[in-house]
Amino acid sequence: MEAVSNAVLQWPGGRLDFSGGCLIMGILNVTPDSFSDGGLFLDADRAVAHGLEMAAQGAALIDVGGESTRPGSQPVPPAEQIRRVVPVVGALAEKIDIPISIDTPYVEVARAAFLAGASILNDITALSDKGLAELAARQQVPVVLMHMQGTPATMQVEPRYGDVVTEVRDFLLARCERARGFGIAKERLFIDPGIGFGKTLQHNLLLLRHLDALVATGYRVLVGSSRKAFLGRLTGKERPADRVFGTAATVALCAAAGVSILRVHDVAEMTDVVKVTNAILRQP
Ligand code: HH2
Repeated sequence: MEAVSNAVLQWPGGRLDFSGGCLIMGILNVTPDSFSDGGLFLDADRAVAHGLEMAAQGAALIDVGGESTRPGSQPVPPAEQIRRVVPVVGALAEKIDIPISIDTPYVEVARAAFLAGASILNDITALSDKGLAELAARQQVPVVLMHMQGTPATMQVEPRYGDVVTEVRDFLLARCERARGFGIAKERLFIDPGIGFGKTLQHNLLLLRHLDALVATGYRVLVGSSRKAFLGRLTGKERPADRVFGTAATVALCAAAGVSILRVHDVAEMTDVVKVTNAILRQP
């Protein structure tokens, strides 16, 4: 399939330049219970300070979320998510000029975040909600469409696939078609295999080994493997904060495979990883 031709993605709310290779998205969870940074940035001032720090460390965009989607987590009401994320998005949008994405499947939360200054939608349900698809189209924002089997509450109970790579790719292609039907341009769509979302260790490894199948669709690819449990299974590291080197292995491989954005907690470290990987791949 024909790839998105433009190295620079530009939209009314922002700009991302992929000409140097893949970019780093810094994770900012304004939650009490995220699997890695839960409780660290529930306070708005601390969250804003961390967002500024990640921007200074080389993040090309910041992803703000107000609901943990770790395995077994329960939904957080939209009003509570809005209370958590809006002050943080608003303060960051005033202080930094890199784009801010909002990590939510809820139209109310997305609307409030866009009003506060967010300009990208990161939806782990791949626009399951028609109202959210219509809002994203109206706002002309880039959208991340992620694959998930089941829901966070139950997704790790017994994930099953025939051929995980083909099924994930076909699901994402179908969601891209649907998104385009709502009027969202191809170049504004990112596809994401949803590492850890209804996947066993083997499923995650197969998806990371065959990223070429996603890159070959012609849509830009985003991957979020940062500090996830499968890295702990492989390395014996129980604490998410100890999974930085495991994360680095995935980040280098993703960058080499042609992934456009890596969603990570350790921005300074992973910025170095992609700088070196991008240079090996691209510098004459
Ligand atoms: N992973 C998480 C959350 N949002 N969005 C995309 N597009 N891709 C991902 O892989 C992804 C995501 C889960 O990680 P995290 O935000 O660190 O944890 P929690 O859900 O516990 O807040």
